[in-house]
Amino acid sequence: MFAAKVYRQRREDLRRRMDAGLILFLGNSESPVNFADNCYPFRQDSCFLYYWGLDRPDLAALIDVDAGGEILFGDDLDSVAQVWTGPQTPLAEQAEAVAVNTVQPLAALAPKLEQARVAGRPIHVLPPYRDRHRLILARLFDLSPEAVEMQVSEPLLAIIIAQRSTKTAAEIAEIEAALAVTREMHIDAMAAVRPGCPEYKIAARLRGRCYAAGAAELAFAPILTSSGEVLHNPHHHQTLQNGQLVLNDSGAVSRRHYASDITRTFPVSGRFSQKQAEIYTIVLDAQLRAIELLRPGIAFREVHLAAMERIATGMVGLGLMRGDPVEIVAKGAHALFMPHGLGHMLGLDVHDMENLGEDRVGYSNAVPRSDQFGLSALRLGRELAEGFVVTVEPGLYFIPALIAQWRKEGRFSEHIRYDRLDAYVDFGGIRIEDDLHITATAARVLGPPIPKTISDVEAACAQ
Ligand SMILES: [Mn+2]
Repeated sequence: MFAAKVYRQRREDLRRRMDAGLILFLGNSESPVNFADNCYPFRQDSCFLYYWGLDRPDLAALIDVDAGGEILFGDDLDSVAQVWTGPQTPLAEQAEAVAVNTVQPLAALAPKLEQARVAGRPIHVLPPYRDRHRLILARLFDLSPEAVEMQVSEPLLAIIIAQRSTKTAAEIAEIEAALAVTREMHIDAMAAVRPGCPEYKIAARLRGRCYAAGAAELAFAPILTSSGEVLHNPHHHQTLQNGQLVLNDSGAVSRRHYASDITRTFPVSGRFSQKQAEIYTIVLDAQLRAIELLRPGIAFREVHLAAMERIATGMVGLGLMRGDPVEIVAKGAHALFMPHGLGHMLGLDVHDMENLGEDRVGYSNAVPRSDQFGLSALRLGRELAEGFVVTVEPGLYFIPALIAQWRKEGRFSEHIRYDRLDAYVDFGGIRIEDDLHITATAARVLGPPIPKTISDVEAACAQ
């Protein structure tokens, strides 16, 4: 937890910016794997963590915008329950640590909400991403579970997104603590990879490094694969072969649950082939160009497009595409090789606040989302501001099924040299990702440096 005043200030800022009514926060409960007492690791809801700081299941909280009161709802475990859990700090004591004075049993929440509803007071709620919350909200508003989204409070969402988008120095320090662990995970993977080694052994080392460093958790299920062209590849069952690349997209979280998100791609043999080095150089050039452009006031969409232009320029230079890079990017022809977005917000969530709505977080009236293939997958398009933390993660991929489909359709055949792509059918994919803090005038790569140039990556592989 941060100091009590941090949470009090966050809630006060939120309350002052809201008009009227009650704001409801639902904390997460345990989530069973296969029966109630065998659970996934507990993860508190990020908005709950942000405003209330308390990291235990089965809590809820209310802010009364009109009267200014705050109530935390939850129950202490009795002595029988504590036989299993061990002694627990009383909730009232925990509440004090986050500057909350009023604690009531969880059972008091429903009558309180019903009373407000009968009185016609607005109850501001967030969109549910877990079924339990969906059911609670359905009961509260007397709606079917599917209709709950109708009640989501746009003013509340807008204020929360504005608050959470700007990271304080203490939050940046958390992300950098997570990155220190992430660096170890990545350097260890580079050094450990050998031809003949199964992917799961490297994935296991990654996880081990994370937990051994005292990091609370991984930020997401690591992608550690020689099939980097499968963008969210969760499998680790292949054996690494000489001549292949390994794509490692993984990150730890800090003790206060802030995420990190880093991708590196490196050769199984420890040395890039010429072909691999050529593609790698294009991706790195695009990434460095994007980083150079980051500053308050620039739309991230513009940064994405500038990076894509470098991708297209490189592919034209290699003879895999032809034509004017600006035209290629405007039409979206490069998306065959780079079908995802340049990056996203990062914070308590690895895709920060995505549960509040990707478009609400990443777009604005001034910058709406495109529906063009590739650009439509860009999670963040809006103008950047000082204090934002974003990822920058261009890539190049040779996806056999997509290439076959486009080739059959003759899609962008004026720009794509399909006849030359057969030589890349087994190439896989390359992505390079860093986490960036938008400063007053530019951006800073967060965390200790992680090998990224070809020579630094090869040196790390040789360790
Ligand atoms: Mn990412």
